[in-house]
Amino acid sequence: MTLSRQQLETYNTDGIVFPVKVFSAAEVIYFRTALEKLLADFEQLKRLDGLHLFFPWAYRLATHDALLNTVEQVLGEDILVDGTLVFYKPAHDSSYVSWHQDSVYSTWHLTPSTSAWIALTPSKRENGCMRAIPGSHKQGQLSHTNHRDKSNLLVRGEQVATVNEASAVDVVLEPGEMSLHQSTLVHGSNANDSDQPRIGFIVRFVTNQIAKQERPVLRVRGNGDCSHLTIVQPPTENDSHLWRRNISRAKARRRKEDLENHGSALRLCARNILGKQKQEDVHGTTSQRNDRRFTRRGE
Ligand SMILES: O=C(O)CCC(=O)C(=O)O
Repeated sequence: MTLSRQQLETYNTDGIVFPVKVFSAAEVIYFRTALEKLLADFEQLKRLDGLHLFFPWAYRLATHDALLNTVEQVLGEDILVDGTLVFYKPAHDSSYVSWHQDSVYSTWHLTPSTSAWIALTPSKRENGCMRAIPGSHKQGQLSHTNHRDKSNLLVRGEQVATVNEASAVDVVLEPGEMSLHQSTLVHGSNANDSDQPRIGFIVRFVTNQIAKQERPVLRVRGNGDCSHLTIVQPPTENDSHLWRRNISRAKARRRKEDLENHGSALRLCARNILGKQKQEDVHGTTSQRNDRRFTRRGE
């Protein structure tokens, strides 16, 4: 579907536009069936990263013409996929997503990007639809703190310090509809209190302006210069073992990065303490220095 001028304006002023119809009922059944088959093999999974690189059906979803035609209106004709993510909330499930901006770790806000959140089930308040703060993208990058919590679908548990929830909107979608949101939009979602599951298939789109990065990208439209990027080929057959191995590797990498970050924060802290200690050894503590100063001045 083509976005109207009004919808493009909403995307710019609110940082999100919805509902936008992308898939037919038959296409939704096809994608949902393929996903549920995978979910049946990997029970308990509620977060599925990078399916488009290992499953032809997921690649087909992420590169569907109706989807790309809409994204092209926002990003122009050079389009890359920088990731996909499924958030699956079974019926009566406590999983939620804390209020956050996608840009916090991805840096997607530095070059053109957009996220398509595609509903494969109805997505409404009762089953924990996405919620967003319209206009929040205009605040730029906000600081986040990480609170890991088993029910939070964000692995690091990043969250924005203060959110005016009164201004939040429910991103209500029917199956086959999507929202498009900007990377600095503050958004999240609540638990699923209903009898129905909620499935969102998210595709992260960027352009060839994105800086050099380790993560491979998929070129889906255009032929601009991508020599600084690693371009991957579409998957040829379903490979759930390779996908799982890849997820475990990504998890290990993330854990190592976190430990390194934690380590450097500790090192910085230790350096500050040791530096202060050394200064005190040479010059005395602040109060000793004050005492000396007072004494010198005869006060
Ligand atoms: O699916 C959700 O509940 C949240 C989605 C989200 O955080 C995202 O699309 O970045």
